[in-house]
Amino acid sequence: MEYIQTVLLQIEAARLEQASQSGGLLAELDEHRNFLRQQPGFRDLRITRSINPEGNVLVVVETRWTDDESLVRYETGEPNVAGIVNQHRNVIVSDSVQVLDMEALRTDMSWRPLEQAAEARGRLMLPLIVPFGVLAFVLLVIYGLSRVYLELGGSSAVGLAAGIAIGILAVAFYLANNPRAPSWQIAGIFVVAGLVLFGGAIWAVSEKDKGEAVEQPGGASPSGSPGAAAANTITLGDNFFDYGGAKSPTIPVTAGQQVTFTIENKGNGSHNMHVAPSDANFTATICSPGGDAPCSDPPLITAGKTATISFKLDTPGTYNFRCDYHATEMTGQIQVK
Ligand SMILES: [Cu+2]
Repeated sequence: MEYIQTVLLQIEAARLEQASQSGGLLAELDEHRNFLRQQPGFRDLRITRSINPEGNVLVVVETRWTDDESLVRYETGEPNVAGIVNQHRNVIVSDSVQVLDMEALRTDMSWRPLEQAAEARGRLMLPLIVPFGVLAFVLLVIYGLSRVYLELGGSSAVGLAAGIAIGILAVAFYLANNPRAPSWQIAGIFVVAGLVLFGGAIWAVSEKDKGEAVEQPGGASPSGSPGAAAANTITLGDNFFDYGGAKSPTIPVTAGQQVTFTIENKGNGSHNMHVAPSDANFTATICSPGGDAPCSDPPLITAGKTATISFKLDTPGTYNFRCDYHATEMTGQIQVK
């Protein structure tokens, strides 16, 4: 079915030129077409005219709509044909304007094949687009939100979660009150949410990279160090610690800063690394990760294996470290400044 608004009017013969100029009634009606094309349910605009016996120009402006709701929405909003005509009353024969809302009894069949083709395309694409779209959105939500939450941590993550919950409630409330919200609004909500998540994930990943870049050197670089990677690597031999080419090394770190070293066992024996919990003595015979003294993880590093040791020493001083299995010969010192 088709719904048609027909506006009939007569332009005074003497005013026809004025009506045809740019900014005149006919030009504005023609420009109105661009607005109409963006309205939901709009099909077509036709402007026809003929000269009547008095020499006046009879103009018929028809806008065609797929459903009466679209037509009513158009008529009750601005701009519309009747409103434009009203602004140009000076060129119009008084009392010649009529606005008729009509329902087509039989629709021109030439529309049907076009519409059916569009419907068929829609039917074909929807089963493909919807699952992939939903999957992509869900993955984006999981990935983006988890990145953002991890980066924020603590109370700001709670605040963000509360904000998102309120946002979802607001959108649900809006949609519940506007069950016939046009599909572009619904799509827009998803697009905006997707973009925000995507941006948040990019932000979180870049923040994380920055954080790691700052943490990695960990104040462990001595002057003239052979490079950041080497400065964070302690090598184990049989039976010695090697740091930057020095055996039984003294390794400088900054007080109060979390530092992480990679330990590579290039020897044939098994070793560990155990830092005394204070600048006094060792309290455990063999350390274990998570104990009160910094300890390599895993605690026993067999030949060819790699471990890490991570610690934060707050008080400046000199801390002994050793391999618990070769405690007298395999030693070194951490210097906290
Ligand atoms: Cu050892």
